[in-house]
Amino acid sequence: EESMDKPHIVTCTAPVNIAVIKYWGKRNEELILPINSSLSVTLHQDQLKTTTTVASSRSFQEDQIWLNGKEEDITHPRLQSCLREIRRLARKRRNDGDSGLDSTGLSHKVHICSVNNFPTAAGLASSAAGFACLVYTLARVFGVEGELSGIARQGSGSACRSMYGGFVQWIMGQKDDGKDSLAQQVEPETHWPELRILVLVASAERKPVGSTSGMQTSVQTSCLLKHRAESVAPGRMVEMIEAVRRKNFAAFAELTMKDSNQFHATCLDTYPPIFYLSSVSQQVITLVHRYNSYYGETRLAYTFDAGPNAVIFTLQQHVPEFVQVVQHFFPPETNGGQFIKGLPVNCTD
Ligand code: 2P0
Repeated sequence: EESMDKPHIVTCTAPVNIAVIKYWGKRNEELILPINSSLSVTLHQDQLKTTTTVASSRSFQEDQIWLNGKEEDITHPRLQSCLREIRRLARKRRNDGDSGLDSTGLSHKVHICSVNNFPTAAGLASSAAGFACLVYTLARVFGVEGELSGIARQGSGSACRSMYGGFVQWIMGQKDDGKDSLAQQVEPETHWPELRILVLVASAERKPVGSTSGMQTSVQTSCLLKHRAESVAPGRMVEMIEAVRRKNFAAFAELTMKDSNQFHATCLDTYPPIFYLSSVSQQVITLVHRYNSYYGETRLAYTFDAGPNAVIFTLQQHVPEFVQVVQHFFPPETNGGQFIKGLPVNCTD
């Protein structure tokens, strides 16, 4: 039975997603249930991504995890939620009569190694790709299939959206148990081939206020956030889905910028306030609006998450000129820590 001791090894990758209607605020911390629905664009597989390898073996004594080469605490409640839910599904499937012959024994422990090809915790949605990849890889190891976004959500809210490609909505759901708080593909990655995403890295440093604690304080203190969740986000979801379906770039871009601005306004409305935008971010915002008004047409959109790095949406035909404009206003050689350091252009081609 020598082969029984051979570890079963699976490697998968999952891409980052960029929200254009932002998730900010939970109604249930433990299950990670949001106060509003959100919508994102998943990047192409070989750009900003997490790669996770899971090995399982009957000879492993305990579950263990390494992130970017460093061992981390496996008892973290969110990791435990994902491991527990995947094992629960695997057990259910085998009780239902599927032997799961090609997969790992239910009692086997796992060793998980996960690496990002971009800076962790710089507001570049690393937890989204990370937990999506973890859940997907564990599911493969234990022979589990089907809807997994509800499990990824319990690792990190935004992770549920990275379980699908293209344009993805996370429907907030109504139930207290979270069973209807799931991600759903709105359009596949092939739907809008001219759309491009550029990431302008203003800082690769770890953000001062993490998303989880930041949104907690916002829920407790910001009446603008309450207004946004109840009266603004629902209408914007409808409009955004329509703009995506029709490939209406101007409508998509304007909603994206307004929603980013409102998210950062709720951060300022939080007490004590949270500042994710830097002076460089503000210069990028001004530049985008000047560029659009110069052409009398909305050709660019910016969006910022929990950090100062700008994500720019545009159409393929405008990329070369915009890259030149950025290089003109933010020359890499004069950055001195103040200007944009590098320019990873994440095109889909
Ligand atoms: C988003 N962000 O929709 C928004 C926009 C940041 C700003 O989702 O506590 O890391 O793990 O559920 O998913 C960041 O929040 O927070 C985030 P948790 P998460 O992409």
